[in-house]
Amino acid sequence: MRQAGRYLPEFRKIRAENLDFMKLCLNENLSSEITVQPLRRFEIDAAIIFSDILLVPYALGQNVKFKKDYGPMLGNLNTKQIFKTEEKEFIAKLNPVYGAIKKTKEKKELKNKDLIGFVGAPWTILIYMLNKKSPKNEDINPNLKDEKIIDELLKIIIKFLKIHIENQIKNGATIIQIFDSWAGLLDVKNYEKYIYEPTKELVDFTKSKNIPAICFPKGINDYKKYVNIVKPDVISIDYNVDPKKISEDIDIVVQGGLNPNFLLGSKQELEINVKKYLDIFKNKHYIFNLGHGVLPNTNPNMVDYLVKLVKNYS
Ligand code: 1CP
Repeated sequence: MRQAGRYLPEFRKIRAENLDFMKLCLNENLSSEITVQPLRRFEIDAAIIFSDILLVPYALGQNVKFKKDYGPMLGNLNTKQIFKTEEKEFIAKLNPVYGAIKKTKEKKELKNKDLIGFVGAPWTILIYMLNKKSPKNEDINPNLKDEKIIDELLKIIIKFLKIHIENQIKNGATIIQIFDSWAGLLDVKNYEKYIYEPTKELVDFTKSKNIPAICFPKGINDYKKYVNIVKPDVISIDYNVDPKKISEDIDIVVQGGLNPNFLLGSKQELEINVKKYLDIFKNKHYIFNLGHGVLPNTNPNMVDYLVKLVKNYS
């Protein structure tokens, strides 16, 4: 969860010298370097490739920019052009990401460690493409009115997300995480069509390559149902989810949950809350992680303290 984020001075230095975030994501050497930075500091067990879920709309021909203090800004949606996208041209545009994965996997820091590749889930990608900015705080359901075009767009998105997953695996990703960060914005009646079915397709595809799939459906109303239908290998939870209920309801591996805000408080409060998750999942298969990204004003020493707490837990 944003290990490489804005809290590390060594990341901030690179970022300050590279103001265009998309270009930075498409810089093989720098994105590989950023990926391993947290591994040099902390005793963590895996790395996640430095990239972004919005590289897919970019590779489909939609303009994508990140504006300071605003977030992502997408260009007009030219569906005619998007529907014509060829696999070869899509892969060529994302080639630096695949190069970065390959380079990273070969680095000494990754020895005996997993490298997580990732995609946005079809619904989350669709909503960014239609909304052209963060859908935070917006009622986006009415935008689904132009159903025929949206159905076609969803199909194209799924097709290219599979291609993106396949190429990340081919170049060394050993796990795929699927981020459905905006699952919580959709009306439950639309889950089947926009969340369950499309995500299941990506999970099945990933599993068919013998690679585990981790799903993060933030804000979904029923985790048990989601797990039963989508069947990921691991379910990743955010900090609004009751871990106790999850531990009772769900039998697959659970990941994450801790509110990243606890990294901003005292060590004592952090310890109590870390222990809460570890105790609840003591007799279950659990991967410790946060419930969302590390916040920019986090002190790296607190992350180090957290990792040690988890490693020394008994
Ligand atoms: O320095 C900066 O300003 C950039 C901050 C940043 C970073 C470090 C963004 C902008 N993206 C990333 C990298 C990133 N994004 C990774 C790489 C691994 C890592 O550093 O941990 C990953 C896995 C993502 C995934 C991502 N991007 C998601 C899904 C996870 C989540 O946060 O829910 C989403 C929704 C995005 C879109 C995105 N990228 C960045 C921003 C500001 C946003 C928009 C968020 C929003 O709409 O509110």
